Amino acid sequence: MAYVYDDTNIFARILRGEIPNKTVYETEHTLAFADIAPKAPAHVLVIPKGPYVTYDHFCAAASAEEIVDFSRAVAEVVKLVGAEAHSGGKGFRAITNAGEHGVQEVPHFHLHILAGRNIGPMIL
Ligand code: DGP
Repeated sequence: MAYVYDDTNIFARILRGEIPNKTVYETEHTLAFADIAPKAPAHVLVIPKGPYVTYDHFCAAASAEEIVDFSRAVAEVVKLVGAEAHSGGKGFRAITNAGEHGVQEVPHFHLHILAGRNIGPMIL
């Protein structure tokens, strides 16, 4: 079944400028902003500007340009929060939740970047 994007979700409203956000980084196709309830000293959400519900939806339906733009934005965010594990930073965790079993709260694809403390083992 095709994904149905609900444009009333909170991130769609952020993208339309209806709700303020703390922008960390922005490009033509991607926005990165601080999570409202941070779980680490740095907790940034990276989202595509296009109407994608989940990560797999994004990977399947977005253009190559959007996917590259998103990926490069993730790299920039990791650099901005000082978490580049290969060049002095102490690393980060990237998480995306999808659908009911992934316990996704906001139905607009987003990647959580968590850094600034030891995030601990992956919690299942
Ligand atoms: P998830 O469970 O993966 O769908 O996570 C949704 C995240 O979105 C959660 O960590 C809290 C964050 N969030 C929810 N509403 C807002 C908001 O209005 N502004 C910001 N910046 N973050 C929000």
